[in-house]
Amino acid sequence: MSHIIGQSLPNIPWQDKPQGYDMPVWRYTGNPIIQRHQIPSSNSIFNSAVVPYKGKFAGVFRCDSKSISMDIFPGFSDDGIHWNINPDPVHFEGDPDVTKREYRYDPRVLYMDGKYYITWCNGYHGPTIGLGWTDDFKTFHQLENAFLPYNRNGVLFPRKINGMYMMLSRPSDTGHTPFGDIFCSQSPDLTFWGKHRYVMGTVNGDVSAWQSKKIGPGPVPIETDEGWLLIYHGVINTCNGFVYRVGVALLDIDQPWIVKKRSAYYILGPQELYELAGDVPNVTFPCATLTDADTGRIAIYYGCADTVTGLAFTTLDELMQYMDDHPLIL
Ligand code: BMA
Repeated sequence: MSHIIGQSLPNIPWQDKPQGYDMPVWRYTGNPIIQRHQIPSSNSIFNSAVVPYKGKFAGVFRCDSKSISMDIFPGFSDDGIHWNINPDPVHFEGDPDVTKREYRYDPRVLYMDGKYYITWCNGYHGPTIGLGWTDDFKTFHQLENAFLPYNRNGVLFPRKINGMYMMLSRPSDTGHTPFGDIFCSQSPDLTFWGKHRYVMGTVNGDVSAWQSKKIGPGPVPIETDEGWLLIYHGVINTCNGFVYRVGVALLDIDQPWIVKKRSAYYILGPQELYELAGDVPNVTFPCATLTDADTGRIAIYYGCADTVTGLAFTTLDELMQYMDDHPLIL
């Protein structure tokens, strides 16, 4: 049995796997947990991130407005399921050259060294990776953008590795990006990033077609005694456009650009109506997990059809077994 390395979270949102269910990830029966009009300005609330906070939960939520502008909003929850989202977006303190807002979307959040760090796709003459922190989800501080445009899906590791901060990302273009592989970059100070290493890329359609067009890192990697568990999204281009599914891989603990395991089968994909139909149909897009080191339970927060937010469950054992049962052999 493998183990999650991290804190215990006895109040992790949870439902047991339905009897006879044959997939490694199962949905919360009350999905979607966040509806599209949950704050007055919003057209849609999806691709959002949460963390344990003071015995309860806090998060940063992507709320696209009714003018369809993208921004991120703080939110709080007692149980990780019912959320109060602040109607005002995150306001960042910092250098006005950097904090000037074009658009912000697809946040990730993690706790490291006494602060809650946030990464997101930040408009700065094209999409790049914004980086900021807070210690109370009220006052937010913005750091320099991590990379040159164009880049999306910046995901920090939750601790330094060999003395360096590390971030996964997916270099992109100004449009809807018909390509995309995952890279790992290092920084001594969260400002200067280098040592950009290739982690993993798309897969030929005859081997694993759901991830044949582009892939990108999803939630913050989960530390285990066998390596970093990476939940990621994979995209196929079909006659009706892109379809976004979810996969899983295991990265080396000290050199996380080395892939130890990866599943050829997806772990979650658009199947329920709220995943199949919405502003952008056929999207399941994970941006956060909660984990309980005592039980190996994992709760996954994911955007559904770019419209609402869903919750799903799995365990470390389920995902490790699935990678062994359906290995990607390249
Ligand atoms: C990506 C991002 C995501 C979105 C996805 C599907 O490029 O914009 O936020 O969920 O497309 O539309």
